[in-house]
Amino acid sequence: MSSNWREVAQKVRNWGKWGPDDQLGTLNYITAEKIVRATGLPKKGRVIPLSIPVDAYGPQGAHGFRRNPIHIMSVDGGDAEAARHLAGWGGNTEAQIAELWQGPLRFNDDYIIMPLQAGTQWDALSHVYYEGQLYNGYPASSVTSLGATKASIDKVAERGMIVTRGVLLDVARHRGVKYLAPNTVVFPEELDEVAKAEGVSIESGDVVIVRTGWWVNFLETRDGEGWTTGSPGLSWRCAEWLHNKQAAAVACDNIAVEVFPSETEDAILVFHLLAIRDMGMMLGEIWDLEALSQDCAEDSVYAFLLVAQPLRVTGGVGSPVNPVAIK
Ligand code: UVW
Repeated sequence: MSSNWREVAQKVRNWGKWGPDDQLGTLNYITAEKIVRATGLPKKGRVIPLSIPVDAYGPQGAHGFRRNPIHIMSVDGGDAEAARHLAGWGGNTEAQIAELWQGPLRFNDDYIIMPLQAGTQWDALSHVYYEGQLYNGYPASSVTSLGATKASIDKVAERGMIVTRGVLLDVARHRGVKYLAPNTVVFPEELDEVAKAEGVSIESGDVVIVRTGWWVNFLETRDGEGWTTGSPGLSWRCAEWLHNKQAAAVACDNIAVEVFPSETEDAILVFHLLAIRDMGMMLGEIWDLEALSQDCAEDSVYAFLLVAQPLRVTGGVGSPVNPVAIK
């Protein structure tokens, strides 16, 4: 394997592989046949959620540009009572509101305000780029203030992706630790070793899910800053490994899938650059893999049906996701 990430970029670049207009990248490995096979995997009918809670107590906040979700009520139980005072108040709108509450119907409504990258998420192929080009050679200018016009997350959602075989590579459990030590780098050789120990192999179209245990570190410390700056994760060298396996996507229980800060001096988030921009591979970040880890350790079954649809956010460069593993 090369030690120069730019050389690897040339090797793993999938531009044009699925046509000049492709916006799905390695999700193309999820064929109809693959989906049918994956839906045959569940044997015990257990659905395991892989999302962190959507609330104000998540790991964001260290950087001003990302905040934890804010949930507010726009209609609650007090509104029906308050509406009495509007009756006969005069204005059209007030009268209409008052009328709404006259019969027996009562209801509650709410809003969520959040960065799409705040919690359990998919990075779309328009999320990162370098040297003026996105995946498949799309120009950086294709992402506008109105959203991404190429490789946006809705292109994935409108095709009904992602349903496929998921494989958990439980690195933390394999090492016998609750979570990896801060800034631990996971190399491809270790992924092979873990897969072998689990008796599983990666097949074309799989979503590879790597557990570092790091989410538990956040739950223990509630320190989003330390959770980010101390994050263990994949080496950029895992990009070529995933390329050779024809993985459809990769997900992890840390902030960026890859180790942070990066191992390389000339660029940060090099795994992001190789995976998203060169390979066209989406990254799943901040997944909670604790219940899945427990279940897989109990039945020794590390492959399952994964359903992980992004929201159909027009022009979005990412999306919250509520992934589930079905066994
Ligand atoms: C960046 O911060 C650029 O990416 P991510 O949220 O994917 O880690």
